[in-house]
Amino acid sequence: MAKSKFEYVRDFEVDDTCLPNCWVVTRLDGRNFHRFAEQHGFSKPNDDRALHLMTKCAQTVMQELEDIVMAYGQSDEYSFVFKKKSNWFKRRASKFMTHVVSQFASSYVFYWKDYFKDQPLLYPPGFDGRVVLYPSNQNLKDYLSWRQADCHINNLYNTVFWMLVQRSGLTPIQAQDRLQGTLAGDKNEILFSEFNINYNNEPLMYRKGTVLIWQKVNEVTTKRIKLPKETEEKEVEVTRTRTKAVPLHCDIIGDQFWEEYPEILADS
Ligand code: DGT
Ligand code: MG
Ligand code: MG
Ligand code: MG
Ligand code: MG
Repeated sequence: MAKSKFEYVRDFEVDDTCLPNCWVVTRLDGRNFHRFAEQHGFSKPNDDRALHLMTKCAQTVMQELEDIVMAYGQSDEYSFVFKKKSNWFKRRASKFMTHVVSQFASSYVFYWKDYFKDQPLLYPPGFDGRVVLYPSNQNLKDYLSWRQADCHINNLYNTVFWMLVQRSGLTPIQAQDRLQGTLAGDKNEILFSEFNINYNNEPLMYRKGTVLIWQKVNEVTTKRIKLPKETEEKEVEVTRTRTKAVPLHCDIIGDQFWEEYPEILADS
């Protein structure tokens, strides 16, 4: 086909191919979710509906897109790890980023009512996205450790902060002053001595965030079938093995997780 004289504008497009042999990580984060959480009455510091909706969206992303080996989420963010050898859209960063973010955002709206039954969605939420390449397995593990450490630090802080505000009646400013300069041990101690809370017994989803990995799961469904020699239909149970993105709330900083699921980092 003949080319039009306008064809040259294609050369203005930049090459954003991701370097080969690197893990491609796409992280998205809710835009101004401080306000979004306030306006939609999220419970503090953790809202189960919001966290489960985030995970549903991440599962949808993993199921709909190609080559994602795992995901990790906490608060209003999710990270998706594409396999090193992925050649999806010729490894173009903009394709990874925009497909992840748009699929996630549309899922957030689509599934909202399944999680927030009597809380209407008041305005369209947005998410930012970025792509970062990690050349070694250690770099990738350190990246994920960084996000999980961030989850821990924020959750410990927020747990004490909201106890001081909700239970002890401190103003947010007073609670902030009280926590100024405290270490993790001090925060654990306040929780234990003043609120009888052992931080280690707080839900794992709040403390560790959510890891999504591919697992084979058996799905049992009932089917009506007609056997060749019989005249009537019969209900039979059919077990199908499906590969699903399954949520875990475990430590990914130590070696145990990576030893238990070596296939995540394995090539192929
Ligand atoms: P950004 O990302 O720069 O556009 O601004 P934000 O406001 O989204 O800030 P970010 O992402 O650093 O922090 C996440 C905010 O989302 C934080 O203000 C608390 C809120 N958030 C996330 N999950 C929950 C939750 O389960 N409950 C409540 N109450 N708030 C939450
Ligand atoms: Mg931010
Ligand atoms: Mg945000
Ligand atoms: Mg965030
Ligand atoms: Mg097209």
